[in-house]
Amino acid sequence: MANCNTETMEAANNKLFQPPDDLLNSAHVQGMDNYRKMYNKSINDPEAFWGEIAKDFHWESQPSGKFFDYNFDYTKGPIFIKWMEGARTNICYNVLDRHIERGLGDKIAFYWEGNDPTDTGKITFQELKTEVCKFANVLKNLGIQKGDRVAIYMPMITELVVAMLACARLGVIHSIVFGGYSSEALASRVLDAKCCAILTADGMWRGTKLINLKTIVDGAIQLCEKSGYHVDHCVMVRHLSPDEQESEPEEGDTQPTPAKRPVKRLKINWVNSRDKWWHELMGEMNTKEGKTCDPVWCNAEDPLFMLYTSGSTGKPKGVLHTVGGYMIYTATTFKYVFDYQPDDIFWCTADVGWITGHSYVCYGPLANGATGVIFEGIPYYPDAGRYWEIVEKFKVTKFYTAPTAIRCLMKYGDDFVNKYDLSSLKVLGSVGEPINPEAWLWYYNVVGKSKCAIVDTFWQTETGGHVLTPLPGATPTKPGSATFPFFGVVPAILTAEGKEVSGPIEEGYLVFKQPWPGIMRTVYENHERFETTYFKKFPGYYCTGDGARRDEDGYIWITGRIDDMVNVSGHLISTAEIESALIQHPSVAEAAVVSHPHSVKGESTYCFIVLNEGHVMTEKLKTELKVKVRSKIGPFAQPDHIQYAPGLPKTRSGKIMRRILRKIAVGDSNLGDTSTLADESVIDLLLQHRPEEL
Ligand code: 6R9
Repeated sequence: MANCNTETMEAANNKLFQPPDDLLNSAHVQGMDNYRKMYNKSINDPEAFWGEIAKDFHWESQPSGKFFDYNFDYTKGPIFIKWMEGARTNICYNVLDRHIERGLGDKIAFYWEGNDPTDTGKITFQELKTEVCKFANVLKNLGIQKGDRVAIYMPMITELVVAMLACARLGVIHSIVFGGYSSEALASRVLDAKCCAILTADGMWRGTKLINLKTIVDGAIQLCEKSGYHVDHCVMVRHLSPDEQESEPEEGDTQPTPAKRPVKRLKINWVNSRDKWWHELMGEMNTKEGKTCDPVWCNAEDPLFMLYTSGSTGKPKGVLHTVGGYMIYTATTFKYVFDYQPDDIFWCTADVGWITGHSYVCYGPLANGATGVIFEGIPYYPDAGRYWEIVEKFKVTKFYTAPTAIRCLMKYGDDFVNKYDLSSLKVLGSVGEPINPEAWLWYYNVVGKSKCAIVDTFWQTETGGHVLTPLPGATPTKPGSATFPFFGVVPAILTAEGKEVSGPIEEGYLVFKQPWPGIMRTVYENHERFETTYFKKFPGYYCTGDGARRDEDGYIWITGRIDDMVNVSGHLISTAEIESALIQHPSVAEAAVVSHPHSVKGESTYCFIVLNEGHVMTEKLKTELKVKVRSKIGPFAQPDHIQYAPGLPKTRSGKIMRRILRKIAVGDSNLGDTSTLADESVIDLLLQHRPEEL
């Protein structure tokens, strides 16, 4: 793990951090005994446990069959998970109308903070519902209906949430693509899901960088056309360049995201039959009928959304979540893991383009009627105090971010934190990758002033919500450990032979023995891939792809991916995906990409490149290779290190031994058993060509 000296690690490992006193006496779950009681009930009688929780939600009709049914063992038949099958509900109704009906209409649903600190806005539950209904009517007018797929490629603006919820209100399946992906990556996702529309914005600012989103979308649509696929509609929010008049709200008008900064108009390409301005379509909905839209009742097991996640074979998988289970699970994890209280101001810094944003910017908080913060910008613009300035400004009580952001901000020193009043904070969350004890302690001491609970939440796009996590008023924490399972989750650690180890274990495969309501149901239109990826390695278990150890106190520690994935700044990237981008360059014969420790990003990518005859590795070529990956996947996947490789270490059956490459990348010549290599001489050559500066 990056940036962690052994001494700190040991000191931290031996220390237990007790829940803060006030939380011990006020939290939803107080103390470990209460946690265990609830946990046992959730495992022994899931129907009663979740049935009780489900009562708080609106169900148009009750389940037709079993409350909970599944098969986790592919040797006994197809894998399936069914949760309240047949019960009809609507998640949008539950996260908006239900709260308004109980008097929360005027409560703020979101504060919005733009990239520019003077750009702010807010929207109440009632206003949000009106916007959502209007946009749902816009979608209807475009002929989009239940079961259709719509891609959303937007900045972090309130319209993004409006778009998601409008889809959910109609039973339309949203597929959000993170705004940092390239045209090609967007196109492949639009094609895979056969999306009939793309919702986007003219552009966005990320710090000082202006990004023309529409141009990227146009590129994606062209690529789709080339593959013979036609995208019917593109609806675009005018985020950067509102008309002066349009930026002045009229009385009674809601304008969720002001973006009032005057910038020169971006050059926008326009196709009349396809492209529409969001505000023009919404403008037509300012009537009584336009502002109301009945929810479409969905089966609990109907798809809610898909979200693509990197696959180890390179092709992204459309992880599919369904309405009922995902709703209950994100709501419940949000309530307990952040110990949600009605006066909380909750801020999750994740982009909605990732699962963390889906579950803990949008659905989980809204399902609880919470006030959230949506932030468009980045942690160090205009300076490294930005996060803390926002915490002070909105009096954020629960804050949720990634270790990569913490490590990055740590580098700038404590002054940026200490300048602001952070006394509102109560719970600090971490997600996305293992948090090293140094970063944990800094988060705890400097940001939390040693009085906040830290919740290191382990989960995945596939799990829908937290699966291993402390509870702030219950769990004594150890820096770097995701501790214990959430309600309904039964983890196990397996040896390579698939044997469960119940006591302490140095390292094994983290698996789950039974489903919880929020687990994914399938890979979109590829159930076989779902079964192969998650269930074939160890029959009867869901395999996370992560390694874990259990210590003598039963605490679980995630040790990182065991498959060919790299976690760069909390973004999971498949090495195969990067390799396939690299080998498209005419100079490249072969490429092997491995993870390399990085002090800020956690992990970085290290690429070994075998060149075609007559080609040499130059700085120019390195740049070209980086550009190649940026354009194929996106800027966030740009390789960090590129090394010329005279050859690659391969087994006799031709498999690249990445284990050895990982060692070479860090300059470790103690390579362990190399006897299965077809040609051992390649190792010395690779070590010789390792760049000096590393
Ligand atoms: C939510 C999210 C999932 C992978 C996961 C693991 C890593 C996430 C972690 C963590 C250690 C934590 N991961 N949380 N590792 N401790 N608290 O990040 O989903 O993008 O699908 O990534 O991230 O490797 O398997 P996703």
